[in-house]
Amino acid sequence: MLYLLDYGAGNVRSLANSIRKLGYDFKWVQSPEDLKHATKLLFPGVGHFGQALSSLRSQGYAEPLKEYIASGKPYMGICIGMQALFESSDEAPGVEGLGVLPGAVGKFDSSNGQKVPHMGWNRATAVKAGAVRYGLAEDEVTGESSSRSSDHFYFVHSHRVAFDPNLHEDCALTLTQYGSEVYLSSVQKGNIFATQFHPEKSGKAGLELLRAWLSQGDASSSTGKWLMEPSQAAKPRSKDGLTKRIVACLDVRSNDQGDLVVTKGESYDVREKAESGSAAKATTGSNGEVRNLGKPVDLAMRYYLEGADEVTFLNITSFRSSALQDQPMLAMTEIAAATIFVPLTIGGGIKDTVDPDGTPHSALEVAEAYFRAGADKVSIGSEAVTATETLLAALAEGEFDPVKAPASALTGQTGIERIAGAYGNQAVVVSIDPRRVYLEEGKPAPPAHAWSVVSDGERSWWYACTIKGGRETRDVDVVQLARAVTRLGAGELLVNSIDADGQGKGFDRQLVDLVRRYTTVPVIASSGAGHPSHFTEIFTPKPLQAGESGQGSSVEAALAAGIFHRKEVSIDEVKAELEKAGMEVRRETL
Ligand code: 1PR
Repeated sequence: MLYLLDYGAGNVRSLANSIRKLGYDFKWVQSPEDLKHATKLLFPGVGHFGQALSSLRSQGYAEPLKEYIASGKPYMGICIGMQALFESSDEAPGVEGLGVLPGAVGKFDSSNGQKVPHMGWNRATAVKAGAVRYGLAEDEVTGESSSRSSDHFYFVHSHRVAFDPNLHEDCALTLTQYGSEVYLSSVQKGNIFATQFHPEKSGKAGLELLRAWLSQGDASSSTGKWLMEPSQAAKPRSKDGLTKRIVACLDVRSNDQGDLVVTKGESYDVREKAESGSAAKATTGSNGEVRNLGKPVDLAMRYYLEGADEVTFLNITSFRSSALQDQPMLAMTEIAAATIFVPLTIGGGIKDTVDPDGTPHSALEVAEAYFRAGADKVSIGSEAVTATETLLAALAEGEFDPVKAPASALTGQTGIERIAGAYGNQAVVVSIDPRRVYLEEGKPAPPAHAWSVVSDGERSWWYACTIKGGRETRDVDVVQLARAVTRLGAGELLVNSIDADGQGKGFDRQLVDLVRRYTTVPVIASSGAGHPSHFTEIFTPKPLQAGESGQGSSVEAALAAGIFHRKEVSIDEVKAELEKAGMEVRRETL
């Protein structure tokens, strides 16, 4: 019987969903005693090494787990379930790992500007032939970049086991390069198989890997033959295998008939244009019906099958009247997570709320409900602007950078802080809804916003943040917001543009570069995609100009909605174009 060890550290729903999807049954480990009955064991550890190991020990799992592994029965670990096998981790000095494999887990080096966590799709390259490889591809070891879908897997982690040819010769199965670091992305030794990446979030390649492990009878004792000298494999190549991510976005709301639909706005106006004097105008006010582009899960499934690297659902009206547990978005997330095996982000309404019966819910509780339903990240909009305003209010006279706010201004109580504290920074995306504020000719920008002024040679403007889906503009600029929320713990920024939304004229490069220049977390460019070349443009690094500091790189991901909904451009066409431009992408159509 297959058992899944969930010691309560976080969301393991996706893994359970993928096992069921593959037609296998399993039981949850309920007590250390259960480990004696397991004939196969999956340990999908998530979160913090120290907490995971302490929790395993305090609940009495550590020794039975070691005994299980020593018994020779198949063991598969994922993420912390792999790291736990080693001796220790820099993440928790003094906490012992299970010590089944040699070496320590260390933190990625971020001193050279490398972003940590390592988040996204990267190559996992098999280094041995003849080993039990669970379908992991080997051709990358010697060949040049190929687009084999099975090479890319989804990673999200800040710590890794750096590959040491002397220590890991007999357990290394695949290696991955992030920046210039080469590390163990999966190990196999006898009955032990473990991956640093998340097969349950890695699309078809991940499901196939799980299927191969699940369908394998007994554990193998083969360790395989090295395809090249281990010392050679340890050398970084000129380029790592991290891909540019393409995100499909679904703006969801209920239409006038009360059905949950995917809609799409132009500059955030999601209603059809109605003729003056028409019936639609009379019934719905100044505009026509809410645009209906399809059913949320059906459309999301289409994007998953077409190779989207991530799917984002934004609840654009927050369904304010229903109780948290009755939110249509929660039910929708559960269904989506049961069928879509790439990362899911849910946004809209992630804030402190009160049910109609008066029951309050903190933003953390709301987020938890979505994580339990199967979300991997939550996206926060309006509440991020409010949290920024609190930091700005604490600044000294004449100071405008929220990073300079005294530490006492951080209450620890904002949704961003609490969710990032509980689930990690990578689980918190802040969605920014900026609007251009044009400057009158010859007039300077308000001093507080001078750093966000850009110009096209004719006109100059700054970017003001909005709340409530663009309905209210606040005295906060996009740089202030980006810097404040990253200080509070946001791990990624979704940079929309009300001006470019739905226009199909390309992303707002100046906006994206501005945010990029002043922050270090991954950025998702959004709004305005109309052609595959727009993606190539936004992913092409902008060189630093004189006097500029910070990152000269491009964004990590780009998001689009309208062109995909209307089938004007497919996700694969976008990726083909990026590939032609020499960029690393994951090509997978199911
Ligand atoms: O404030 O935390 O409840 O979050 C509300 C969320 O809903 C925010 O993420 C906000 O961006 C979003 N939202 C609110 N109103 C609208 C609207 O359109 N009326 N949609 C809205 C934002 C922007 C993008 C869009 C891209 C790509 N949508 O997500 O999909 O612009 O479009 P394109 O490729 O067709 O140009 P809170």
